[in-house]
Amino acid sequence: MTTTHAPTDALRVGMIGYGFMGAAHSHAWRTAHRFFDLPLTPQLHTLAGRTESTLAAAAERYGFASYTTRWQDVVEDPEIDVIDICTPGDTHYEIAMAALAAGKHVLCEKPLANSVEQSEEMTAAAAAARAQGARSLCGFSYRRTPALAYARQLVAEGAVGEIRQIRAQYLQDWLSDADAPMTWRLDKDKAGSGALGDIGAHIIDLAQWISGQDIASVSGTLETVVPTRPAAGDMQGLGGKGDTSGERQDVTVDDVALFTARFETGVLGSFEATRMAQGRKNAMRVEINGSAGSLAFDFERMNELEIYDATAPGGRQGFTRVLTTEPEHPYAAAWWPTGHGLGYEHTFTHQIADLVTAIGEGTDPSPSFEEALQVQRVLAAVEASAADGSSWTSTAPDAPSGTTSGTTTQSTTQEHTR
Ligand code: SOE
Repeated sequence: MTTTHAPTDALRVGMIGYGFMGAAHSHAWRTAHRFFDLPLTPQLHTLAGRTESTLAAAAERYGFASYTTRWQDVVEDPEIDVIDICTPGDTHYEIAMAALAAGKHVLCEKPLANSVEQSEEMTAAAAAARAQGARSLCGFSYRRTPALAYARQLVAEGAVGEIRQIRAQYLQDWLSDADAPMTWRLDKDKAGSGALGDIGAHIIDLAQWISGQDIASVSGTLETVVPTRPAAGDMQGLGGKGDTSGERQDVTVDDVALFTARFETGVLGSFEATRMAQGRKNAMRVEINGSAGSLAFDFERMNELEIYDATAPGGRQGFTRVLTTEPEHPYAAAWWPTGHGLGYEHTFTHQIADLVTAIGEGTDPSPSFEEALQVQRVLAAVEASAADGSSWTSTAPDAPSGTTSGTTTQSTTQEHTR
């Protein structure tokens, strides 16, 4: 009997929160080193949560060695190397600040926090901790979808030429039923905002990351379509039917967010985030139109990227459906033979593989807290715009709250050639 090679040094994980994101992150911590060559081997050390009975069951199911009902125990434990924050946005600030002060590496779910002010403090703390070797990452996991990472490569290589327009949608329908129960995602105090921050944050991050351009100003509208919902038991729900016999509680966030954006180069973008799009289950779509072609993606067909090459011979032009499962595509070589496809959970495994590699190599992973702060600035600008009659609102940190013209001098200087 031959023993296998000795595992690399352990990276001991303390996770806070064990709902949908806790399940996805735990899966990623368990699998990343089995499919990617990593400098450290993750170990699921301690899971923290509030309700002992369900927490104990989750710790067992996810494979954690121990659990505690005090998240502070995890942050204070000298044995734990990295803190993974999988809780609602109202707790990110307190936990991340404590973890960074304790010198831990930090993975914080998106959005970074529920306000720009908290995000700014977290970003400063992460920068200070970086100087001591602590790495931090914000969990915009969709960047690690092979097709989207490949789209970013193509844009950087000039495959679409000069970007002309960007459009992004995130369409879900799990709240279409007016009797779907309350959940923390519908409570502004917990979630910060509704579809805007929960799913709109993803398409803001992706549009900026794929294009390489930040959003400079926005004009937005927010709508709460269903103003009250049946009280929920655990508030964790992602849909279903609530108990309609009891009281109904006020929804304090948006169900629909629509906004126009002006990128720093003057490029215009259009964005839609909704949880009312009956039939659309997780249709996160990004399309980039450029002078030389277009890229189009829909997460409901997550192994495909549609590429339109406007430079192809006239009769040969048309969207090409590329299966992003070839070894040339980001992350794909670690998995199955071409065409066998990956799923939602693989984006989290790729995220953990990149984080563990960065920690082991002493480099800074992306998206950094600085990048997540930029997303937070866009979210805040959309909310300010919506509160001010959809006026154009700058995302700049020092912009007076309120309007800008929405046009930029860059747009007049940018050469618009057909
Ligand atoms: C619910 O809208 C949700 O779970 C988001 O919170 C996640 O970030 C997204 O990945 C899937 O949908």
